[in-house]
Amino acid sequence: MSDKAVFVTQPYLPQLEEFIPYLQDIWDSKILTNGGPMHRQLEQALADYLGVEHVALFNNGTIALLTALQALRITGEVITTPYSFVATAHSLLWNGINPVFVDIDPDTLNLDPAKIEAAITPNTTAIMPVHCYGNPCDVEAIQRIADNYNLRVIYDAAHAFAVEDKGGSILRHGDLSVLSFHATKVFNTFEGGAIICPDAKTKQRIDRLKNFGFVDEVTVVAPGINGKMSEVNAAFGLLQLQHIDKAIARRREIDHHYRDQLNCVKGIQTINGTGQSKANYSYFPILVETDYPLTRNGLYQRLKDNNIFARRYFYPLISEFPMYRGMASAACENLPTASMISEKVICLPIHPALEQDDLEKIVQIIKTS
Ligand code: T4K
Repeated sequence: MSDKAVFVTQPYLPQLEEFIPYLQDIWDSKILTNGGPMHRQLEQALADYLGVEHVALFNNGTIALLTALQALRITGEVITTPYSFVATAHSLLWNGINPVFVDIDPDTLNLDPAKIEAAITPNTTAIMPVHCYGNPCDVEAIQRIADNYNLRVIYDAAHAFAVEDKGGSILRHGDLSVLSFHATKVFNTFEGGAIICPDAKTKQRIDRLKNFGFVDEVTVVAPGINGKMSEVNAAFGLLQLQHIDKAIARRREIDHHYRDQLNCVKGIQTINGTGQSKANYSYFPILVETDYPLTRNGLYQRLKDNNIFARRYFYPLISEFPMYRGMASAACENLPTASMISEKVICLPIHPALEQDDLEKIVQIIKTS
């Protein structure tokens, strides 16, 4: 059994030699950014792989979220989940929009559609749900509410690369979906992200917004930002795409091993999928219940003492951070399920390079604590 550090995730990296020809092409062309050939190829390759119409690449998921909100001219209040990475709500605040936190469903850990309507006010313009851990939201219920109240829906799909439901890509739902290709994600371009757009016109607006608002050399139509993905990142994405099925297959094995081994451990609850026909196994969250011999933090520390660096995603809740906690919707009483889950959760290591003996070691620690 190795004593090396084991992290919650590690990026999938193909052999370095495989990347050299891509770099050579970039060196030859001297096109380093601004929508070059690698960028164009990756947008098309991702659209094909994911089964979606239009992909607009970004330099990271957070700028993509900011731009998605700008693209749809969202203002006022947006309903969102407190159980996510801070970037979800930060993207609203950066746009001068007030996040309104709504509690999550205890089974899916996603925004609870039954609680959304009560949070709608005349200022509400949109809903920003998160497919947390790659588990799909109740997209139909959310769309029904959006249609009834004339709201836009922007999915933070940072965790949901390649996830599908019965009808195809989960990313086709809502008005826009936003992906992250950060180093810690299932599919990574070191840093990166994308907006999945339903039509060419929306993609054109988004492409302009991510390039300062330029239409041509002398025309600027919007106060855009620099959200462009560089050619090196795009090239890495093209290479990564060749390995992605293998990487997801290894994640699947790890997920199944954890489930087999941990389902019978008293006080440990695993989270089931939420109706996806294709999962990406991006995270492996467990809930540490009161009948487990250790507290959640006790188990987290026990793993750490053994060089296993699991993470408490998502603790604290976004609504507990100082810039949010004064908001009425951030009150703990408004978010009982999210508060409870964030006190119980640990995400165990899951990534393609996780070795079998490290996996066994993690399982043994949990079983014997
Ligand atoms: N929306 C949601 C729902 C998100 O989860 C995220 C990002 C976003 C939006 C924003 O997308 P981006 O703008 O990031 O594209 C990490 C990631 O930085 C963040 O991208 C991710 N969510 C979040 C859930 O996790 P940290 O602070 O936990 O990362 P860090 O640096 O502690 O990394 C975790 C572990 O991964 C490390 O212990 C070791 C390993 N690691 C990490 C990096 C960066 C590596 O092995 N290599 C690496 O290069 O936030």
